[in-house]
Amino acid sequence: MKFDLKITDTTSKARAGTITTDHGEIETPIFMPVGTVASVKGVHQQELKKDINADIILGNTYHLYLRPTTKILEKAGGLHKFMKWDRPILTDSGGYQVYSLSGNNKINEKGVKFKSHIDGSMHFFTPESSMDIQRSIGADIIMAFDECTPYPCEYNYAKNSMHMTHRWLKRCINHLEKTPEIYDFKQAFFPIVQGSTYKDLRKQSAEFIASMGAEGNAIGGLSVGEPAEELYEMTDIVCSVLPEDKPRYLMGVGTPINILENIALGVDMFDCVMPTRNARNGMLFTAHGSINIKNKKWEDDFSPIDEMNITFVDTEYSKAYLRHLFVAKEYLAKQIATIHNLGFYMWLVREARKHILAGDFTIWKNMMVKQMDKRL
Ligand code: PRF
Repeated sequence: MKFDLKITDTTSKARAGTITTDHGEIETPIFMPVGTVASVKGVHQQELKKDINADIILGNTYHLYLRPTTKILEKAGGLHKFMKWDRPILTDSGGYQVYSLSGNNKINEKGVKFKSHIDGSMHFFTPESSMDIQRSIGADIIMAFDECTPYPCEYNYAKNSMHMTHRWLKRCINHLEKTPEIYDFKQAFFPIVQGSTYKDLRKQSAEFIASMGAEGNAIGGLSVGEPAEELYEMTDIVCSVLPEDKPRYLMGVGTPINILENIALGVDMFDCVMPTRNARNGMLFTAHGSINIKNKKWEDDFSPIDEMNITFVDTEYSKAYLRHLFVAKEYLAKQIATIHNLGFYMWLVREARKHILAGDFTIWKNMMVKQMDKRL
């Protein structure tokens, strides 16, 4: 993997760059649609490429390990071949999903014991097994096994947890050195900064992570319920420590406004279930604010879903039609809304890149933040 930093904005800390992987290039800033179980819910891989034009998607170690299992993925020749996606993939390490999905989990120095949300069976993840699973899945970018602390989190818990995440990181790196890739392309490894919402811990964690000299670095433990101001404060501290010449990935963030504000602080990569999950609940993101399409007020509004026409669904269908599909609980409702929202998120980060390159990012960002902060 290679990262070429093209430009750093003069009016903010925003950057535009290009990540090159063996499955193609990714222009940053980038948003990565979440494809948890080898599927971005509701959209075909062909739509993802042609209509949404996603450069890279995300998969989850936790889910793919439970189903279809690494045995099947290895037999298929890896996740790219299995799901017929030939562009880059990133996998999260499983840690975060273990905490958020499996109620019954126990963390100790060795790893995490957890109960499957599918059949209640017990499993154990360690930094080493997470690396093995991510080798079998075969994503282009794989993530360190960490503990994402909850919010709020007591200082001593956050500190001890951060040190354990750092020790786990060393175990991930040692293990990867002993276990090469199993497919015919390279896998880049990103460590994750933790430290909850404590400035000193964030700085310390970022320094430790930076000292590993990885190909890219991630920021975890945020967007877990803290106020937006705290999120921005933490990203700012971490980005000021992480190396400039490596991509920075803010995990699980966020709203369109969160994304623009974090781009302004120097973040290059984002993922979030928000555009897909909210689409399935009838919430649409637009450049002029968000829409609850299930609302009665759209019942006889025959104007296009979105005049901007970012993806074909936007002007092909009316608000009244999409509202009807939601009310009638048709599958197509979720599909149309998902294509719209992902198309909008991709447009947003590509537009951000254009403005970084043009030198007017901050003016544009401030205008967009104001505009998007509305409910239509
Ligand atoms: N760690 C990992 N994945 C994550 C997070 C984290 O802290 C977050 C936090 N928002 C989302 N996904 N491994």
